[in-house]
Amino acid sequence: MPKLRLYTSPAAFPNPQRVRLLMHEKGIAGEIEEVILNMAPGGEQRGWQHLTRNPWGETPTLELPDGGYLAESTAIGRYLDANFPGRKIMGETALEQAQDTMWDSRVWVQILYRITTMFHVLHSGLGPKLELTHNAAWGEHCRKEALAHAGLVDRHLSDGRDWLLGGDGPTFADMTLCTAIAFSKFGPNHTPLDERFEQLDRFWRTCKARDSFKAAYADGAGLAELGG
Ligand SMILES: N[C@@H](CCC(=O)N[C@@H](CS)C(=O)NCC(=O)O)C(=O)O
Repeated sequence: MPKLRLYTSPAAFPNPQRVRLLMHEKGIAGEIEEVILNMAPGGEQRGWQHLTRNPWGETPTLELPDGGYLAESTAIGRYLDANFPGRKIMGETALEQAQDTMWDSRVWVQILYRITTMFHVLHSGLGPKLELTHNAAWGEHCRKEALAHAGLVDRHLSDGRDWLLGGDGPTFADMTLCTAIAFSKFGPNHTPLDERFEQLDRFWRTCKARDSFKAAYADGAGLAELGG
């Protein structure tokens, strides 16, 4: 079977990185051809060629065997998780799947999305060609919200569990949390969640020690501690 093609980004970009982490954790990275777009300063994701694949102008975007496209990290993750053998990263049972979705939604909406919004409106973000909105008050509001919700997740992990669902391996929600912590530490964001929260520090160290995470972060994601 020909490889699936995934239009994606370097590891510093958190949403496509959630999918890359899933691919490595599931052991299917070799089954998928990655096409890495020049996100900034090139802005390839907003050029017409990519807009024909995904009108939202975003990565990740998966090209399907029939020539169609699938976007949104969670949707791509669900498709890959269901279509390849191996551990179900998004949960085996109905309850696990629901719990993974619950934690993923909480972490994505309240922490990761807040930090990415902060990146875009508080700083120069993707650069002058791509960032049209500057709004410091909105950015600071997002930082405050991200920190408040990171505190709730930190409390959830304080019973000593390694992963959000309490199992032996990470689920997709953990991958979203990992990328949120990595991005909180990235460049101008300067809100390192691992330095502010004890359990998130432990969680981040657990992630960094895992082979799948090392492989997914092989380019260093712009973080000195990962060799970037
Ligand atoms: N809801 C989408 C968000 C995707 C997204 O925001 N991707 C970013 C990279 S982390 C992007 O492509 N940004 C391009 C831009 O803003 O020009 C998902 O879950 O995949």
